This record gives sequence, structure tokens and C-alpha cells, in this order.
Amino acid sequence: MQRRDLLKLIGVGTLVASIENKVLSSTFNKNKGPIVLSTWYNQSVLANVEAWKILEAKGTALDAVEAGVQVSENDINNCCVGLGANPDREGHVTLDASIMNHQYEIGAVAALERIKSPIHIARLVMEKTPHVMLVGLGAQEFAVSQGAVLESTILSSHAQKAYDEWLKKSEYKPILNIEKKGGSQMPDPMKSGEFNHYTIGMIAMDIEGNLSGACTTSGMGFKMRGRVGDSPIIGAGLYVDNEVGAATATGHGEEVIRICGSFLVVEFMRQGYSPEQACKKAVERIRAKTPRDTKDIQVGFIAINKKGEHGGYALHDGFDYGVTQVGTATQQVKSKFILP
Ligand code: SD4
Repeated sequence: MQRRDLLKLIGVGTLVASIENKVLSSTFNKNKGPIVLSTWYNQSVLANVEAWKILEAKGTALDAVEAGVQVSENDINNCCVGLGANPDREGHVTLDASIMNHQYEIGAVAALERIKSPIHIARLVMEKTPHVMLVGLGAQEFAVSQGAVLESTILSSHAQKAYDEWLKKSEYKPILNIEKKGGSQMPDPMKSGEFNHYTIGMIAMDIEGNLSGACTTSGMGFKMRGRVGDSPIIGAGLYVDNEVGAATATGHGEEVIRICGSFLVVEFMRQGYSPEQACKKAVERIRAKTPRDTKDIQVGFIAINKKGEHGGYALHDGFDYGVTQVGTATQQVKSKFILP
């Protein structure tokens, strides 16, 4: 079934409308939180709704971001998050995730296979171990020890199709900047093998004014076996400093790691830059420092600060994000970009 048909079937329009009404009736104070934003509007629409339910009920930002990104992890039609996603070039779906709360507590998993919710395992790493990251088989064994089910290795039908297509040339060409201009509004972007970077990074502020973030992905489609991107690396794909703000990234992980991207965005906000300016300065840093040709690289950052202001910026056109706050349904924000 096509994703849009599925959405029609479950009546997403009605769902969003009813959430909107609920949000409108909220008594929370605009600009003081809560607020939640996540990468790629197409998935934000559903993910933010789930997070908002928690925020509106005065739950924590941590619970909100975990529940929010799980919507994408559970969506078997998502090309780039969870077990339905594109595999690596050996045909294995390997998942990366990280989570960070307002108390500098962090957890992450990388190269995790056959586990439905890597973000939950990242949270368990944070809460139940003295460590901050588990990888590969060790991460999987830990997940199972915590009650996670070992899922099948069978690829989702769209991932199998995309993989079969990729195998025809087996060309390792990690080029991510393939959005059409104007953001993720094209039909079914989550599903096609053509699209390979719809990581969900979500950052939120709760009613107490506390910040948290989560980031989860299958990484770059058809990546080398064992390759890990920015998403599970605290400071790269995600960073939270409760005194300053939070940031998360999507796009070419190697470039985000190179500049410690999300950390850098938060540090720019600490220096007084707005979330949008901070994200812009981070993508400018990539443009200035990368040894690669920027025409083949897409990176987008989103950020919020303690005032509840938000912003984003990308290297190329096509990046967007969804924002949900008091008095609004999830709004699409088309990111500005620095390259022509
Ligand atoms: C990675 N940053 O593994 C991820 C890919 C991505 O949207 O963001 N996709 O490099």
C-alpha cells in the first residue's frame, strides 16, 4: 500500500485536525514552551503529534522525543528510519540512535540490527548502564536482555526493491543531496529507493522549560557494512545543553561529525546567536572546511533555544522541518540554505 493511501485510510487529516483543536484549547503560554521540532516535515507531521500528546499532558521533553521518533521507527514504509529502512550494501538494516536529556545524561547505539526501537535501547543505555554507547552485537544482546524482541532480517518490500535496484550497479556513491527544491513535499519521499536520508532528529522543550533530544536513523542507504554516521554520536547528530538550547542534524553524517555539528550549533547559541543564525554558521563551517565538493553534500540542522525560539539551516535547498507549539498544528518550515 502506498504511504499516502495508508495515511488516507487512517484519516490523518482528521487526526491532525483534532490534535490542532486540542492544541488550540491549550492554556500553555506561547514562547515559554512546550515546543517540539523534528527534521523533515513529512515525518514531523505524525511524529510531533505523538510528542505533543506527552508535552501537552505536562510530560517531560525526554519522554516526548522518545515517543515522537518512535513513530518513524515503527513506520515500515520509512526509507531511512527503523527496520523497514534501506539496508547497507550487504543487505543488512543497521540502525543508529542517540538521546540526551536536560541533565547531560546521554545514551546511544550504533550498528544495531533486528531491534525495532533503537531510540529506546539508547535510552536504556543511558539509564541502565554506566556507559554512553553500545554497538553491534553487544548492543543487540543488551537490547534482548532488556526485553526487546529479535525481529526478522527480511527487508520491507520497498527496501528490497530499492536494494535490488541498487545491486544492479552496486555503485557506492554516497550522494545525499537529492531533494527536489522546496522541501519534502514530493510524493512519498520516505518510501522510494531514490531517497536515502530522512533521519529523524527531534528536539523539545517541556512545560518546565527543560530540553531533550533524540535522533534515530538507518544511516546512509547502501552504506559500507560497519559504517556509522553522525546520528548516534553525541555532539555530532544531537546535542542538548539545558542552559542554552538543543540541536540536531540530518544529512551527510561524515560532514556533521567533522565539525561536531550539533555541539557547534549549541555553542553558537551560547555566544548569543539565534537558533537560525547558529545553524547557518554551522553549515558555513562545513562549506569552509570540508575537503569534499559541497555539491555532493547535503546537511541540515535544526535548533531551539531556552526562549523557545527555533531555526534551521541547510547547505542546499530542499530541507524542511516541522514545528509544533502552543496554539498551532505542526507547521512546515522550509529551511534557508547557503549554496545556490
Ligand atoms: C547519517 N545523518 O547516517 C545520517 C543520515 C541522514 O537523513 O541524516 N539521513 O549520515
